[in-house]
Amino acid sequence: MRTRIALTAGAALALAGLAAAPAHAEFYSIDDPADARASLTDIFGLQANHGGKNLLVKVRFNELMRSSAAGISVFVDTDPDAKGPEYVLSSGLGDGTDYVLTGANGWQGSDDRVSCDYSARPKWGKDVFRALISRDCLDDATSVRVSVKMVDQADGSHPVVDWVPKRHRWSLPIASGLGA
Ligand SMILES: [Ca+2]
Ligand SMILES: [Ca+2]
Repeated sequence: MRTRIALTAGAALALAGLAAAPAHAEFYSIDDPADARASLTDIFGLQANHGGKNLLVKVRFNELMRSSAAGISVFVDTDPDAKGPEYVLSSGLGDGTDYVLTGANGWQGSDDRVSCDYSARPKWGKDVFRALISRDCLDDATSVRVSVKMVDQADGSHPVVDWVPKRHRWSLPIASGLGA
């Protein structure tokens, strides 16, 4: 009987902890203006959903075509005490391009490939790029922040760049939906 009472008290504490925890949402969404019109892949929006198993990131463009020569970097912050991102998922936006998740070197990728489950693909018909990253790729962080950069070498003279939410700026913290 004594044990049973202790367990019940423990469960109640855990529930109270869960109820108090979400100071921020597990879902983040922001629109971005038409501020990179020189590129078809001007970013129009960013969504991130941090579930119990994966981080899903969707980036919406003005127009995404198979012939796109642009690329995208999804920066992920798993440790807010260490300046800058911890991980970067880099991908092309055109047909036949590849993607890779690496450790971050400042606001760039590195040769340090992360071995874990993740996938990414442009969906040309929907003008969306979608990346799904397992939480164990991200140190099982209970909260992450994201930042996205598009670079288009469209006309060869100078790259067109679009950041969401802003250059080297993070989304709000997105807690993992562990309790859901
Ligand atoms: Ca934009
Ligand atoms: Ca960091």
